[in-house]
Parts: sequence; structure tokens; C-alpha cells
Amino acid sequence: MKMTMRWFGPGFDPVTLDKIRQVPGVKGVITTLYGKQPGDEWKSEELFALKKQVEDSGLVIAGIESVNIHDSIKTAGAQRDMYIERYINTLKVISQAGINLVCYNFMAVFDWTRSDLAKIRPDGAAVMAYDHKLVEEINPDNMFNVMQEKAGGCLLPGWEPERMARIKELFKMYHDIDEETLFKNLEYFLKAIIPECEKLKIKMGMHPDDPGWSVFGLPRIMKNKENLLRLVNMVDNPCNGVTLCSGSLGTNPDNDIPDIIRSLKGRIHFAHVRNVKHNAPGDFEESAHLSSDGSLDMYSIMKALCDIGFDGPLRPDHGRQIWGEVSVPGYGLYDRAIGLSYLSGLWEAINKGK
Ligand code: DNO
Repeated sequence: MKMTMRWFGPGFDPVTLDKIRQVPGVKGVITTLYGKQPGDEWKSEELFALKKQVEDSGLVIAGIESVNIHDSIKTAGAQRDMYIERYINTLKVISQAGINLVCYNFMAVFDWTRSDLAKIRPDGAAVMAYDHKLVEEINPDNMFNVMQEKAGGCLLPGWEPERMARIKELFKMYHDIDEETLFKNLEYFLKAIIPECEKLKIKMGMHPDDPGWSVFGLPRIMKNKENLLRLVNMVDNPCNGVTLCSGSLGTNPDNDIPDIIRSLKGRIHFAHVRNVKHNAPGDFEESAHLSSDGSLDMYSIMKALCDIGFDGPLRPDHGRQIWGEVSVPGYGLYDRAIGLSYLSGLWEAINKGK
């Protein structure tokens, strides 16, 4: 396992590379070329400049999160082949930079969704939370504005403002897309890109849907074990893998995460590890990484990753906002560093106890 942290790029992320470097055990960051829209082709000079900046700080880019997929690919639009070609060209640039991991998702319209970005817990920490009833009361066309307002204008990873400005059009594009069709469109995409990934030595890590159920009636196809196994078997090539996100899968208490991890042996290329606290069905809040602070058994999750021989990058995920820190929601330094140290401790103990 390689311990990493997510970094939101130069000039934007208050959690700078020199701060990340001081977190014990961190050798790499997970980042992307910010400002790119789904469908944009990356230029190698841009990625090389980012790589140089990261390496000058004593770290490496351990993976790209994310290269987002154009809606034309997800909806089998007229231009999907062109966008697939562009996607492959971007993968070539990533491979030239010596990076071999790409995290992506296949969520329709919205990436992760929350009803609250700063719910105050009894100890004063602020966390992201989801109340299904509240979300369903929001007019989906206005979801982006609601989230932006809650974020105080701060960037929300996975919510590109330029895309969200076309929200009505996006909903229209998905009007006739049910889950089966979305699966078919995913299969078409994977059949085109995975042979290229094999040549380029790039591992693709599909991020599960967050939360793991349908929001606003949109199709969701990466919610559980069955979905993830269907994904990896659809194109049975080791490059076609998963980003195991315990917090996203953990939104649904029916998901047995250690069992999911074991069933995906050899196909987990990246791990996001965090805890989540179930409040009621369809209602959860994020918590500290510590098992006792939420509903997931973090020891069992790390143990399962260790048992399957997971050796890819792992990062702590959304943290709480504590000690007055102002950051990208979920991505402050303090609580992620605490979570990271806890996960490193579990990992060391599990390995030494083998
Ligand atoms: C949220 C993230 C997601 C993730 C994408 C992957 O904090 O985990 O936005 O990066 O879904 O494509």
C-alpha cells in the first residue's frame, strides 16, 4: 500500500505540497489537471509542468483523480467515438508522464451529492451529511446552486461549474437512459479503452456512486458488489479495475465492504478509506476515520485490503473540519492527517500481526 493524499493543485488548495510532505508516511499525491472539462484533451506540457512541481516538492503523482467522462459517452450520443478517442489521447499523455493510475466515475449528471456540507456535530466539528428527504425536496435543476451556496463559493470536487450551467440539458440527455442502458454504454467505453490501457500500462479505477442509490431518479450503476463485479467481468482485463471507496459504498449499510474487497482481489487499484455514520435509512453523516466515531469497522476494511495483497495508492478521504480550518469541503489538512495516521497505524499492526 502506498499512502497518499489528494491535492487540489497549485494556487488553489490551501493544503500545499510542503504541508502534505510533512504528514508521516506520505510519498505521493493524487491530483489532476484542474480546469479541464470532461472531453478536453490534455496537453503533455501541462501535465509535465504539474509533475515537475510535485516532484520538486519531494513527492510524486501517484495517480490521477479524475479524468472525467463526457456525457456523450455515458448517453451514447452522436459524438461518443470522438470523445472516446480524446479520452484515449489523454491516457497517452498520462502514460508519457509515467503515471499509471486513473480514477474515474460513471455517475449521471451529478458526482457525489450531499444535503449539508457543514453539519455541526456535538463536538463542534463540521462534516458533510446527506438526508435523502432534504435532497429530494431540492429542485434538481437548482442542486448545483444549493451545493455552491453551502460551499460558500468554494470548489466542489467533481462539480464543474461549466457543466452544471447546462444542468437542464444534462437532465434531458439522461431522460431515456435507464440503468441497463448506462451499463451498455459503459461496456462500449471499456471495450474501446481497456486494450489501449493495457498497452499504456494504465490501471483504471472506477469510483463507486456516492451515495449508493439513485438520486433524482437518475440511473446509478456502481452501488454494490454485484455492480462492481459486473464492471470487472464486463471486460476481464486487470487494467479494468476499481477505486474502492469505503465511504461511498458505506452509505448503504447492506454493503459488506470487507466482503466486497475480497471479491475484487487483483482488481482494486486505488483505495479511498474513510468512515461514515448511519443516522437512519438513507440518512448519513461523515465522521472521523476512527471506527468508533462512525458505523464502519475500519480495522476489517484495512485487514481485507491487506489480505488481498493490495499494493496500490490509498488515501484518507473526506475529513471533518476542525480547529477552525477553512478548506475545500471534506479536504482540510488536520482531520485527513489524523485519519491518515490512524490508517497507517492499523496497516502497520495488521502487517506485523500476520
Ligand atoms: C469526492 C470524490 C469524487 C471522486 C470522483 C471520481 O470527494 O471522491 O468526486 O473524485 O467521483 O471520479
